[in-house]
Amino acid sequence: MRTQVVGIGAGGHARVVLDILGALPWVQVVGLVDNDPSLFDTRVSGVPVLGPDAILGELHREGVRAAFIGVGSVGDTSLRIRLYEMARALGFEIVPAIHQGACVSAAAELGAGPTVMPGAVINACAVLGANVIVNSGAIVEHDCRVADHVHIASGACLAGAVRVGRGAFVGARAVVRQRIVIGDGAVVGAGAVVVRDVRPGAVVTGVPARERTAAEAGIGAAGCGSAC
Ligand code: JB3
Repeated sequence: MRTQVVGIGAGGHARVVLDILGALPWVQVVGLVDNDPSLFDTRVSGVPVLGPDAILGELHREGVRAAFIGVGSVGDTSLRIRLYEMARALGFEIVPAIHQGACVSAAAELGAGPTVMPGAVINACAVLGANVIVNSGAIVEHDCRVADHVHIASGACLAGAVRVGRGAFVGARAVVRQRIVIGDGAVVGAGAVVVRDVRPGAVVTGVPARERTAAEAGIGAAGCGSAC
């Protein structure tokens, strides 16, 4: 018997998660919910968009008990946090989406609903919280501690024993030196090289990374806005 799963969000990130779940024989994705009415009754990677978040309660009553968070994040992880908490409050389990081409140490610990993309590496004794994304080709080295809702973007590298606080974002191809601490909700810009601790809520960019305002850093939402 396959587990029925609903996806929350129907954009670019959802398409990548659907790719992963499509290869798992125990998963049946029954549909997606998205608050953009223009997507209702369309299909994303062959999966129907059933309606807005408001129908999740009804789906749960009909017996769908598992979900994935199909919305990604660029800098701001707050929407993913809200959607995760909403789904949990409605009683959904968040399914793990771990690509078969990711390399996850048996000695790593992953929290609820991890999303681990193709080519990602999570090394020995790394500990990840709930709802974490380790995006394509990213590296989380040994003994890292990555808190709930963190997004490590494509190709980023956390060297050994780095700590990343709740809801923080580490941008594509950023590099974080060993034992650095990145505070809750901090944002590390794409390509940054982080050699000093980052305080909670700060935005850092550049080589070596320095603190900037979000406007200076040019960080904001940037969905891919295409059907692929
Ligand atoms: O960089 C990479 C590899 N991936 C990025 C990913 C991590 O984040 C990707 O390039 C995008 O920048 C972003 O993906 P995401 O979040 O799928 O963005 P986008 O393609 O813009 O789709 C977001 C979808 O979320 C849209 O269809 C929105 O309508 C939907 N959405 C927004 N708010 C929502 C809500 N859906 C639901 N169910 N509920 C909401 O509150």
